[in-house]
Amino acid sequence: MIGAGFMGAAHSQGWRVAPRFFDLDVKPEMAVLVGRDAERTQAAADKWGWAETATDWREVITRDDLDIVDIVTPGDSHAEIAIAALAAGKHVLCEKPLANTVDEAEQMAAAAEKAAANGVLAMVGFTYRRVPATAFAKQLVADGRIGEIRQVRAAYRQDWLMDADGPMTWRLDKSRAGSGSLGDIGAHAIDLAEYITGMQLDRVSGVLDTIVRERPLLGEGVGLSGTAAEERGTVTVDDVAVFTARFGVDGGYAPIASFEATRFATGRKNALTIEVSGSKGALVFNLERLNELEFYDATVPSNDQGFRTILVTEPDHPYLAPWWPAGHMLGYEHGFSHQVKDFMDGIATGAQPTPSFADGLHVQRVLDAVERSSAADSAWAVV
Ligand code: SOE
Repeated sequence: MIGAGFMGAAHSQGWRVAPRFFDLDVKPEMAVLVGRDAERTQAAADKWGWAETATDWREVITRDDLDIVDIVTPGDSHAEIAIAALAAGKHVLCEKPLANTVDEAEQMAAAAEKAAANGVLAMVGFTYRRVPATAFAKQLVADGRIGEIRQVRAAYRQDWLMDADGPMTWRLDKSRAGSGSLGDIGAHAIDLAEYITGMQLDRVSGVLDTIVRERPLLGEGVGLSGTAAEERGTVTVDDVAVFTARFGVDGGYAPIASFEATRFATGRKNALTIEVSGSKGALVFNLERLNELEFYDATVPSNDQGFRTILVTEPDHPYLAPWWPAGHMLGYEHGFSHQVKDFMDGIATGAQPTPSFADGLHVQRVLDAVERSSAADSAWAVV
């Protein structure tokens, strides 16, 4: 695994736990953790359970005793590492968004296609597809329970940037992160909307804005004490993204959707929400209540209608069978175990796990279209 930050911790726990709960035909072993700072990487490896550490990914990815490369670095290194790892014959799991630009994502998707011909697989880490309630929402849509989809409302709202004196981080630097709220969390909303509905967006009209344009640079001791640094850095990404979109369909009504991605939604900690309205019913999911799915059945007599909350913890719900008795709740981290399970199943059977790099490229094109639209006074941009 390359990278040892927030996602490094989350993925490590997935690698460790998945083979202990799911019956995997091929079991992963946690071999090498790669990070730039030797001491910090060693400490992380000891804590999370990696057998070895290294500081240069180039020396690691060609090793004969390794089969999988997991990329959890900032977006600016995804393309280089993924393409090199696939060329070395390693299966690749890469964090989202796939890359920082469409051009990079295209090269990655092409590398993945080439590798697939040799049985080498690549997958993108849109983990929220693997929350049981979102996977169940997809099943209900596929089973026709909400009928023809007419509208989708999706938003990913956090508030961790609301303190204007909060420090600069790589997530606020376009050269490292690619974009701001749009790519970091809006990408999840896009992927989830497309996953649940089974449709793809084909045009968007949006606006991006940066609310706090300069932030203290982290100096020695600064940030730990909460003291604002003298020196300030420029925020080069969007703080908030709002856009309208249309799904592409082959005939019939092309549903319209609204999206919002922000890290300034005061009071919202991790509210990835999606509401799908259809001719026979509706669904509502909120990641802050991730064991629940609201379902409205418009086919029952009107006196009985109303949103009801389904506790998605039954053994027959997606991914739930090996976990706890009904009602004993899963959390944020379980999505990462489910991701490892699906990836390892793909490796064991040779079937392409989803989302593929081609799916990741499509999301990258949507992100790019939103940026183009915003730069053109919110004119519609084709994906
Ligand atoms: C990782 O998947 C990620 O998108 C992070 O990069 C976001 O900051 C987060 O809060 C949601 O998950």
